[in-house]
Amino acid sequence: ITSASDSNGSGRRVMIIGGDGYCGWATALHLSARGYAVSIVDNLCRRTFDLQLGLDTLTPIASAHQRVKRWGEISGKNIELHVGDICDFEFLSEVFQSFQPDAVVHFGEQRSAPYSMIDRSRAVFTQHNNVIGTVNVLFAIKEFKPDCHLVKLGTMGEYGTPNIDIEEGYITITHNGRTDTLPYPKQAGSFYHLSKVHDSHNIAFACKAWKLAATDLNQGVVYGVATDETTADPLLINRYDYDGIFGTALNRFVVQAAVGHPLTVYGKGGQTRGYLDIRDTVRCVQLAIDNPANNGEMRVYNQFTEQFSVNDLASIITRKGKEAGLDVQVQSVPNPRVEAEEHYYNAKRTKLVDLGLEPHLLSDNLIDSLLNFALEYKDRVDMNLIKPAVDWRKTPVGSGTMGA
Ligand code: NAD
Ligand code: USQ
Repeated sequence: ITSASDSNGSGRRVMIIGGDGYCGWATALHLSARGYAVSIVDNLCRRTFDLQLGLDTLTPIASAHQRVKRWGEISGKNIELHVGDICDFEFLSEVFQSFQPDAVVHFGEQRSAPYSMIDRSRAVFTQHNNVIGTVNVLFAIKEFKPDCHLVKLGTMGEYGTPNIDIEEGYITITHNGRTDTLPYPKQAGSFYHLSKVHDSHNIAFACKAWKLAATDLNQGVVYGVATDETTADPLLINRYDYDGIFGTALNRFVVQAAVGHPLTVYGKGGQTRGYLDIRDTVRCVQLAIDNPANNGEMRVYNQFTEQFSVNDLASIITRKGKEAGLDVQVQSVPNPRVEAEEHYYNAKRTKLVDLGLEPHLLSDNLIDSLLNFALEYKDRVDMNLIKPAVDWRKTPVGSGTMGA
């Protein structure tokens, strides 16, 4: 885990906000193993959501403190851990001034679309947490480390599903004989996805006004769970969400196949999105850090490696499950979301490849190992948590409950 590419990071200081989460933890270990000095900032709210809603990860994850300690023991590398909320500017200022990051990777948001649609208070929480947290990070960079590169996790969902090709952040338009390059139109499909749109606007403005340097990584849906580092010790295991609120499409289908639950295709299943392996998430982030944006520039990269419809995923998992001797059924369930179920989708994704990304495509091997992973932990699955739990058409003002 600490050999070949040990010195790539050359001690560069990377603050990882949201470093206790699914993508953040894998990224923190990936960068630490490669010689970056890593500091995790996380308020552990993701763990609190599980406690509040009665959810749990498929995998038995260690506490944030245990994880970091174990990593130090087996790698000899220290990861700092700061538990606190980036919406609290005093806390953020302190960690910023003491750590003096060269780059900040910002994963630290409420990232579930269904969670943001449970009820009014969760919608407001999501937008407050995400938008204000990011504004605070922008102020911290401006005030304490103006040459620090912000690497911000956005989402492909900012673009929605337009009937034209999706570009990487910007589109050149000729209108009434005049031409300009403008931010690509945003048509997000949940209060969560909209929070990312608002973030993008705030970051673009800060880059212009204060000459900050930022890269917005519009990431597709992530799948998989294992990286070289997260599998190096049981205490380093990553979280794996399969429930109807935090679980994402492919990871959910794999667990469903493992426990004999019909694959939950929402509606017609033609919903097409960009997907990527978590092993590519960590590499994309490293590429962005190693090739920083210029001051005054907000770059946008589309971070996914392949496009699939929900039906494509269901048929791949059905085939692989049957090969493994599992009885896999597919069930179309009424779509709890408001979204196009049959649509054109063609998104560009060349910029990270130009920087050197060699994607891990969704090979049969990955599905096999993910299925084995899910089978290993299948006794931890609560079947009641699998069903879609939040109805976009309802989203009550009062306290929403799970169970659409
Ligand atoms: P996650 O929920 O597992 O991790 C997010 C982490 O941020 C959690 O540990 C949480 O406690 C922390 N956090 C949230 N608000 C915070 C705050 N105010 N202060 C400090 N810490 C805070 O999510 P993830 O799946 O790892 O996603 C990470 C980022 O990547 C998110 O911004 C998400 O929108 C984006 N993303 C995720 C996916 C995916 O498929 N998982 C796809 C595209 C984009
Ligand atoms: N879907 C199903 N069945 C399921 C789960 C999902 O058909 O059991 C469908 C959804 O309706 C949707 C698609 O699969 O059309 C993707 O849903 P998802 O839950 O996998 O992903 P999404 O809600 O878009 O959110 C996830 C992450 C989020 C990230 C986003 C990237 O939770 O943080 O921003 O993926 S993207 O989709 O590109 O916007």
